Amino acid sequence: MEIQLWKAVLTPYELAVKELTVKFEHLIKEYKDCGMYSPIEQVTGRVKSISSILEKAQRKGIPLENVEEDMYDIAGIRIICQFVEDIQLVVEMIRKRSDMEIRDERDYVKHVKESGYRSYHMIVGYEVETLLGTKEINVEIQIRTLGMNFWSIIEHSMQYKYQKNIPEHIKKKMLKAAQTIVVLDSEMSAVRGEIMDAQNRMQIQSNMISDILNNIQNLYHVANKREIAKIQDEFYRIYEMNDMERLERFGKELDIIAEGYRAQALDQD
Ligand code: 0O2
Repeated sequence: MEIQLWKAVLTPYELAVKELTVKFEHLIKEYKDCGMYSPIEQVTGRVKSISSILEKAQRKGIPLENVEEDMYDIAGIRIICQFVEDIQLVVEMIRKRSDMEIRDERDYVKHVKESGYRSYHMIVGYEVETLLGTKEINVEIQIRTLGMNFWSIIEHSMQYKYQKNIPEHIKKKMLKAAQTIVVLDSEMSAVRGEIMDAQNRMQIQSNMISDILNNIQNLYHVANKREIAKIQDEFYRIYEMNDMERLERFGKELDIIAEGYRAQALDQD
């Protein structure tokens, strides 16, 4: 392939990575807005560099004209979860989506690779709209825990340093580290319920406070200064008590006050 054509070939992959990153990030936001624990902790995406495409094509004997059909990870999305259990939830979520067609799945969490690598891989077909029309491309989605990600980043750097010929003693160390991550993941799973409760509580409280502050801010335009000062003092007093139920009651009372002002404003129009 001519060098200057690579840029044009990769453009739809860049679009797919951008779109999918936004979509998965939006799911995190939706969970948070509902005060729910999100099985997705973080999303990143990348388009494989040309040098990496050339290296993989050579390694796997893929002719350059077949790269788009036969190399499935030119566009890559990485979804990071807090707990191993979340991986399956994310897999189910992706299976149900209408904008991605599952082409292949590889469970390297159950079937750990020889190197110690663990991750769940899905190859999905995804449509992008370009100047030349609709194009369906392959995207590789890697789903893994924070621990698996840590291991894999370090091991990937080792592969780069030793040009895929990692010395035996380092391979052994990486295998041992991989086993430690398995133990760490399972110890974290044992406290998943408790951590989810705590995170849910934190999210609900944070949403509640942001609604209250929003309401107070809006009242500045309509209520008199003395009333706002009173409401503000009351908010700080309740906030310091660290009592969610009282905070919730206060939020509801504030909603009623804000609603009253809104109705008044409508009457005046
Ligand atoms: P990069 O630089 O991350 O893009 P296969 O069908 O198994 O022969 P393929 O297509 O490599 O070959 O599929 P596989 O095994 O599912 O791996 C795809 C990607 O998963 C790799 O892409 C890596 O990102 C990651 N991966 C797989 N095995 C390992 C491993 O042992 N260690 C680490 N750190 N990552 C791994 P690339 O193109 O190899 O690399």
